[in-house]
Amino acid sequence: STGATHPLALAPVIAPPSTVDGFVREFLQNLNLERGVTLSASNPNDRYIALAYTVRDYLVARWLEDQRRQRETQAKGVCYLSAEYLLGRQLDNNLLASGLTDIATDALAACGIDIGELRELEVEPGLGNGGLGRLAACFIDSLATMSVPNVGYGIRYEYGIFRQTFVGGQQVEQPDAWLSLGSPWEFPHPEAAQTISFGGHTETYDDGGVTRNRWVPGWDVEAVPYNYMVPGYQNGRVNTLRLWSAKATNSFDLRVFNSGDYEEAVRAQTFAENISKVLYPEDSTPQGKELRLQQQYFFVAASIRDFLDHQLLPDFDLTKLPERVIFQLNDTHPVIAVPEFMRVLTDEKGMDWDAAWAITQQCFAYTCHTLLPEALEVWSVDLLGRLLPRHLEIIYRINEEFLVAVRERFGDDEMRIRNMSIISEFPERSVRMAYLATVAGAKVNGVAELHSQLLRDKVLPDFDEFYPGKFTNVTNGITPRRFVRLANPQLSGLITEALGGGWLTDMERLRELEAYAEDPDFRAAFAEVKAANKRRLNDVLLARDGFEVSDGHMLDVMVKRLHEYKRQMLKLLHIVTAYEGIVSGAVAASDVQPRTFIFGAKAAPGYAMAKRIIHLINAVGSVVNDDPRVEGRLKVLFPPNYNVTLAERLIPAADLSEQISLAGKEASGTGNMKFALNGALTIGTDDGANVEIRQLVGDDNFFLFGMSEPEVEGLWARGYKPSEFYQADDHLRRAIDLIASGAFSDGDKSVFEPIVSNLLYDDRFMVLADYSAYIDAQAKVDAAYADQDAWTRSAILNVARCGFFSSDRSMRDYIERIWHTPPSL
Ligand code: 6GP
Repeated sequence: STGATHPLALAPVIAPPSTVDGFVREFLQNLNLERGVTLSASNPNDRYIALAYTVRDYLVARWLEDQRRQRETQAKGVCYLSAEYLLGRQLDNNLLASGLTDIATDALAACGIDIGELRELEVEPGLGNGGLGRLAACFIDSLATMSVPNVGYGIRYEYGIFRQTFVGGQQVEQPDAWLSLGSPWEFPHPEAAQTISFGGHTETYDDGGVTRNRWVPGWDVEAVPYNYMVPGYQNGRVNTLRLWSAKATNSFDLRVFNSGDYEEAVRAQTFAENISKVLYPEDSTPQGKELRLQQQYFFVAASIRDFLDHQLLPDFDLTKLPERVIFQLNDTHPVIAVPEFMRVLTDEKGMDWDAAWAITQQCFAYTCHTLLPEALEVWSVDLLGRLLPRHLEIIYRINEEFLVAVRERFGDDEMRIRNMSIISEFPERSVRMAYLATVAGAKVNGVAELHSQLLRDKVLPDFDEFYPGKFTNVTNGITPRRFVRLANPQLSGLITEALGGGWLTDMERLRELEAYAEDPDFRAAFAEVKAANKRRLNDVLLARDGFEVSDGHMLDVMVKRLHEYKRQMLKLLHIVTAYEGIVSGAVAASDVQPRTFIFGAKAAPGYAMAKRIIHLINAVGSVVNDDPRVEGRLKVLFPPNYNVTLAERLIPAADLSEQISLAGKEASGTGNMKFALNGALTIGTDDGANVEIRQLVGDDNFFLFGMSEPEVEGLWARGYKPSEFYQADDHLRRAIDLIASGAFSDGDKSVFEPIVSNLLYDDRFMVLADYSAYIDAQAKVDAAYADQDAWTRSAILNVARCGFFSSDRSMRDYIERIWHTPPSL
């Protein structure tokens, strides 16, 4: 309290009037006061920033009120700990949430400004790699929309996911300088920085007769919070996303500086600030990088301190923490929060170990997002001990007590104990973060039914047996605000016309569309929306990349990170087969259903095979697109730098959604849900959430192909020899031979040789084994597409039956199965 007496100082902030005039006044004022320019002297960036500030002004009052109320009620809330938030552009989302879209559009028009032009200036904050980061962004949107108290904690990377360009068809990474023109959506608070320590050693000391250990750190950095508003959809709720930025504690060592060694003086600063410099451009394959562990500890330590010191009332009884908070660990990246929490409760707050451990086990829950063994993070004991020596001691103690309990339960089964130990001994002594999270977490969840099942049965079976009831499933979801309403305004309009309002926050209501699937007028209107979305995509791609989307083509889309398990290679073999069929004369071009294949995919910069596949996609594309024999029939487009903004344009235009991972490898997928909800039909394997999509939409409205997970296991067990598939299938052989012949590399056979030999002699993800089933399923797709009206009917049924995949439903499941927070406030 400031001791204010003035009545205005005591009243809550008031948002500007929600009228066109009110908006105009606020906007012009922001131009003057925040940008220091008049309207006539302003440039587009000034206008964009003033517009963003204006939208903020409307949201701030609610935000402050929600924070005040949360402090007052101390209701149980969710702290979502995630190293990634792939947010996408903010302007439209915040306009939609605040209900200001029309007012803002008219207000700017009254100032002679086209809001659409300003929209295009926003560089999306790409603070995530792919599915995991985008999921976090969908979840915080849903929590705000459902009025669940939540703070999302993460890192404000100065450079987000790299900007992808192609040079000679090969990926070249450019830095993503998303902050360079200013970031109007954030509220920086350098004065509220936390000091985060690293390194040093531990020591024992005498604490009134008790010997205790404590940490004597070696160096520290400042964690500066940047707050972002997370508005709910037209419900007045505004939650907080708090991202941490690293700053050197003493930016300059003046002594060194005065001695003239400028470089040495800034070295320390650079070192510290590197921590939040760049997002690790990885998806599912961690690199054992020290900086990455620094990032992880940096943000969770700052978040825990922020929560304990600033979100709780001053004399909060810490034994009541489980009634007040749950920290959700978004994969293993934030798991170092577990020993940190223990360290704070015991070393700093003086709680005894057992009490602190009992609290910790109720305050954390862990979500696993992968099944790939190489993606389960481990940290070498050597590195952990150097960077966080006290945490390593704490992990050892957790493990010791855990293994005692395991022995009690299972006897001296050394094999099992070795398998369950948080510390693994080979190839080097290291900490298995997924195990630590499983031991510490109140619940462990996978992200789709099949994934959760495999997690229990294959990845952590001993833990499942040891902790009955700990494992659960929450199938992923996507926010319909961004991926239906904003991405597909025309479809949204059509749905509202049919069902009235309210469906956007109650997606099960889409079921009512089933009846409309039988109405020819509705089908015609639905088909017209798809056609309009294709025209819109054409405009976007033309402006962005000079690409044209041909009229009358089926749009066949595969967008996701480039990874061998996702099998972009299988899609490519289908394209090469279709191409080879026409040019060899085996198939008449006129018999081929015209298709445009669209890819979007970034490869991790260090992932050589993924980058080669990108090169091959581009190479096949340029040959196919230039060959008059297939003109008007086949086209391959690969717009670079696939991101959330492009996804919002691409997905609503798609006819066919490619979800073709090897069964048992894709934990869930969320793109698959976005396509289905925008009226694309899926061709897919029985993997991840595809399984649930198919169950909901029905076999008639889904193109299933390929081996099931048990069949994959069976083939491995029998011994998989990809070359046998190559020998046995003419089409497959011709497609691979064409690639090997240099047909897509100006006759140079060496360029794609590593891809060819990988397929023939290794093929970890069984592309060749699923090839013929895939080609057959694609023939069914062509046949189905020939009956446009029936296709449209199926597309409508996909929309009608996929309401389940709203992230609001995911949040309800988390609340019910894991968090036990009150459903809303
Ligand atoms: C991804 C999974 O690959 C994807 O299947 C899932 O839909 C998504 O997470 C959200 O749950 N995993 C990652 O991005 C990752 O880095 C460690 O996992």
